[in-house]
Amino acid sequence: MSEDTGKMKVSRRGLLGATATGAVVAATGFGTGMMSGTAARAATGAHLAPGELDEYYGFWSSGQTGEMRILGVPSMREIMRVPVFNRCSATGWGQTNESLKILTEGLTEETKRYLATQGKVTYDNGDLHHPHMSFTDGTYDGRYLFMNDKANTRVARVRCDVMKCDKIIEIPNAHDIHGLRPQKYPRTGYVFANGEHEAPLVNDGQILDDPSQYVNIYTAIDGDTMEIAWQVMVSGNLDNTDCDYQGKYAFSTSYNSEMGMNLAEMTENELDHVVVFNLKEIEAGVAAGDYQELNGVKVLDGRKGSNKNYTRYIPIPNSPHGINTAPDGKHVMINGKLSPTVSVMDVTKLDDVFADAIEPRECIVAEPELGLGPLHTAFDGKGNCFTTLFLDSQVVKWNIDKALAGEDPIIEKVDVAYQPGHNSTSMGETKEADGKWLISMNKFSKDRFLNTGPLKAENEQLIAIEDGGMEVVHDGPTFAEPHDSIIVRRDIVNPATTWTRDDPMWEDARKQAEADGVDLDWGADEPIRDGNKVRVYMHSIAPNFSLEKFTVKQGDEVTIYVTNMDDIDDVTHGFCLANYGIAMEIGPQATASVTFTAERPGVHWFYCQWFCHALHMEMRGRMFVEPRAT
Ligand code: CUK
Ligand code: CUA
Repeated sequence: MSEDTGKMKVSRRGLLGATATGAVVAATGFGTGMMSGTAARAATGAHLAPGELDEYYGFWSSGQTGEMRILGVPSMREIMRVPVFNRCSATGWGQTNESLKILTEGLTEETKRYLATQGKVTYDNGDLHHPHMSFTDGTYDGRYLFMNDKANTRVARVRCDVMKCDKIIEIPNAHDIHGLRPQKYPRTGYVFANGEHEAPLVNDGQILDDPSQYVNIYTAIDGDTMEIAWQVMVSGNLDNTDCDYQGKYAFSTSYNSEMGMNLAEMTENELDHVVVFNLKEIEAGVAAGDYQELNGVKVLDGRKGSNKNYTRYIPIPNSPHGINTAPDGKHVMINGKLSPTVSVMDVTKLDDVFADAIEPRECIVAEPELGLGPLHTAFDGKGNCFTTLFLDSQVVKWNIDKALAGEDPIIEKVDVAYQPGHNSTSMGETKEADGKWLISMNKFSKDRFLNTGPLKAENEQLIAIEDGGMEVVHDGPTFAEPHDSIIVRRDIVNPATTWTRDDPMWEDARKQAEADGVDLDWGADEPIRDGNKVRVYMHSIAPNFSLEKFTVKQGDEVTIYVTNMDDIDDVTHGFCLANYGIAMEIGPQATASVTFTAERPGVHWFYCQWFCHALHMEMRGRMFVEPRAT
């Protein structure tokens, strides 16, 4: 969120200097002289003994690292990393045929052409901001996690049964997908995704300096098929998005209603807006053919002045950022960023806004002043909100009813270290918000951990909120960059311990083995030759590969399929081909494959790089590459 830092017109040093020093003692919650750190953690249940399992799964973004992470809450132990938009040395993500298919099949033809000019088939980087679980009837259903890539305009899906990414699509027409939320009701359904940056609709190099021809695009993806259902053109750019608990409306913040192209232009107006999308009207527009088809997607016109019932623009002060729907199903918190306020929108008034029975601003039923730099709001399900204050380095707890009554709603402020962006509460973005834990995801750790040189970790703090107070009970360093997280009750997430042999992940391998007359489970004794293409099928059972050696010719295009026939919990094997730059993970009962050109003659050892057995070191074999005849 460096873009925000820049916009505050305050230097980073100034920000940190003012708020950081005084915060250290107070923010830990241990400075009260009442309890030691350990005692405080034990008292609130944040400390788990070795072997104890967490009550919640935390699903974390990783920003510019491009992966999704799984933590345990309240222990804050990082349990797993799930590669998505990045490459992964341990698992072979971005190298196996199975992952390359997922990383390439959803790219547009234009992107594929561009990447080919760079000698690539997919992007190497991503910027994953917002991981969110699929919903059924207003709460998490444990099917999928969806997430965005701001860097290269993509949306990905992770299967919760195996915790692996199974779909990545590029969003055509939009530029830089930022905000992302799944539909809450009746189910997901749609996955809503914001294009952050505006561009000419047909962006072919004809238009630069005519902002009137720039548009921004709001996208609804079908979460079941991962195909794009529709897009709506809007005025201004788009930042974050959320939707209601009724299945009628989605909404997005916009921080540049001016359609400015530079900082001065972008921050000129005191009021920006939230765009509200009327799902039924948009679906009717699609059915009636009121769209243009662009790059295979149905694009409707919801710009200001288009006189359509697809959108309404609600004026909001000033460059609003996060938008969060409260578990009461009625109120939506719009975080003012450059305004010290949060605007409370009442979704039950949106019918009247669309009927033009009331002015758009009349759906804003409270606008409490909370502090400097409000970015995101989380909920305890008991009528209270927790809003991060980026500039103040605080989280403020405030009461919705008091705000609605026009009273001072602030209950408590707690110092966090330092400069919080997102926050999340246990089950807080569902109707089952339970008000136990709050995570503050802070952009700077500064002095909280051992110095690691110029590049420092960020800091996540766990705050106990169950007893009605706010006690910071844990600091957790984290590598770039935890934009956002969700905290999900563990009974909702039930991953399998092994794959099943008929999983769609290796559908292509299954078909190829069938065509080659090979049993994919057990493999073949000899490589299958098909011109200069050679396919090697083997299985693994700890501590052996079924092939101790195989022979190919220099210049052959070799595909190696490894099926892990172990079906025991936690027996993952690997296949690493030394000095060929090849490595992949093969989970129990999984198949993985990799293709390369055998251009190095001689004996080359392959070995299992995932520790699997007392004889793991012995789990190896040889590839012999016969030199090309000269
Ligand atoms: S954004 Cu970074 S702190 Cu991408 Cu959700 Cu608000
Ligand atoms: Cu198999 Cu290590």
